[in-house]
Amino acid sequence: MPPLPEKTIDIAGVLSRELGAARVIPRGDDRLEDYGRDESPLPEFYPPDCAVLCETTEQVAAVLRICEERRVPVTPRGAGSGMCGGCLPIHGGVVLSTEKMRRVLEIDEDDLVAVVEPGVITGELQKAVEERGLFYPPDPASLEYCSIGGNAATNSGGPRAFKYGVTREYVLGLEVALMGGEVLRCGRRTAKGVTGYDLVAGFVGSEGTFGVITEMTVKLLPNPPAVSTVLAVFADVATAGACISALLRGGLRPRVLELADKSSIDHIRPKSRYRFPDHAGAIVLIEVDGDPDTIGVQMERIGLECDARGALDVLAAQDPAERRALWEARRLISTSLKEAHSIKINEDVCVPRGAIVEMLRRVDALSAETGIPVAVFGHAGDGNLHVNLLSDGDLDDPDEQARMKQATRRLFEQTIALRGTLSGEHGIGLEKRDYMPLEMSEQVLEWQRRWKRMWDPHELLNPGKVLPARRPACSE
Ligand code: 2HG
Ligand code: ZN
Repeated sequence: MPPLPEKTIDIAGVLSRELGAARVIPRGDDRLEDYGRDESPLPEFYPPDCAVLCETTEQVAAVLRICEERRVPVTPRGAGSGMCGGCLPIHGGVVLSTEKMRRVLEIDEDDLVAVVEPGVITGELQKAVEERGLFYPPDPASLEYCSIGGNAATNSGGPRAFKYGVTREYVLGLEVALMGGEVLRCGRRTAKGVTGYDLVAGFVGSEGTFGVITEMTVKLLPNPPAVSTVLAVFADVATAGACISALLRGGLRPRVLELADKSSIDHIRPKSRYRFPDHAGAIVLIEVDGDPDTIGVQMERIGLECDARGALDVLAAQDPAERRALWEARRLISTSLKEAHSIKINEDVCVPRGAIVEMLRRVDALSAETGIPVAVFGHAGDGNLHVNLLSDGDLDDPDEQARMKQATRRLFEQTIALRGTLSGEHGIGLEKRDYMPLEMSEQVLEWQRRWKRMWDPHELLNPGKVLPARRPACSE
C-alpha cells in the first residue's frame, strides 16, 4: 500500500467542528483506551487519534469524506468483539464506531425481513423477531454483545450455521457509506434475485475494508416450532470426531453439531450451571429443530448412531431451563480459556468435512510435539475447529511469542495440507493477514488488492488489514 501521510492535522478538532464535540473522543480522554483494542490475542494497544461515535448515515458519510479529503486513515468498529484485530487502528487516525446506530427500523412479517442499523446487538434482534414467531439464525457465541454490522463485516457464523448457513446468507440488502462520502444502496428485499452483480456478497465479509455498513435488510425465517437438544459424552476427542463424521455420512441434518474436548469442558466446569459428567473426555452437542412430530424420530436416529459410535452417555436436555444452561456453558468456553491463561491463541481453521478426524489427530500431534497445551472445540460439523493454543508464559517475552507463532504456522500448514482454510468464521483482520499466502496464490491476492483499491483508491479505510503487502518480484 502507498505510504500513509504524516498526520499533522488535528483530525479530532475537524470532526468536532463538523459533527459536534459530543460525538468525538479525543486523545487524553480515558474512554479512547477502549477503541484501541478488541478481543484478539494480540497484546498490542493501538491508540487512534480519536474515536467518533456516529448516529446517522450522514455522519458516517461525513467522516469518510473528511478522512478522504485529508488523507487520514479511518477504521470502522462495531462492538469490538472481533478476535483477529480487524477493528484495530494500526495506523492511528480515526476509529469510526457504529455502536450508537442501534435501531431496529422494521420487522416485516409478510416479507420476512428486518431492516436494522449496524449497531443492533445480534441477540436483541433475535429476541425481537422471536416475539413475532420469526427466526434470525446466525448465532455467534458473542451474540449477547456483538453487533449485526460487525457480523456482516466478518460474515460471522456460529453453531447453527451447520443447518442454516452464515451471515452472508441472511443479508439481502445494504446501505454502505464509501470512502469519499458517497452512500450506496444495493441488494434487494426479495427472497430471490439475480439482477446484476452481487455487490452485497462482496461487502459482507470484507472486514470493513470496502465501506462502512449503515443499514442492513436481513432475511428472516419462521421460528421452528420445536427444538430438541442432546449431549453425547465420549471418552476422548478422537471417538467424538469419528461419531461426528458418521453422523454426517448418515445424512442426518441436525441444526447444530458442536464438539468440545476435555480441556474445554474442564475450563467451564467451575462456572457452568450445567453439570457435565465427570468421565467426559469430549462432548458432542446436537440440536434438532422442526416439526414436533418429526424431531423425535430424528433424535432417536441420532441417539442410536451415537451409541453405535461409542458414546458413554446420550443425555437429552429435559426442559428449556436445562437447554439454556447447556448453551450458556457452551458460550463460556472461549472466555473461560481466556481468563485462565495469559496467552490464548485462538484459531478457527476449517477443513473439508471428510478431514475432521485427521485434523483432530494432527492437532493432538502438534500439541504433543510442541508441548503447547491445546483446547479444541467449536463447529465441528462444519469442519470448523476452534484450536486454542494455550500458555501461562509471559505475553511480552519474545521467545514465548516466537514459540506460539511457530506452532500457529504449523497449525495453518496442516490445515492447508488437508485442503482446509485459515478461517471458518472469525476473519483474517491483522492476526492472520501474513499467513494468507499459505492459502492463496499471489495472483489471487493481487486480484483481491485490485478489488480493494476500487473502493478505496488511497487505501485509507481500515488500512493494513486482510491483505498482506505485495511480495516484490525478483527484479524489483
Ligand atoms: C465460539 O464459537 C467463538 O465460541 C470463540 O467463535 C472461539 O475463542 C474461540 O476460539
Ligand atoms: Zn465459533
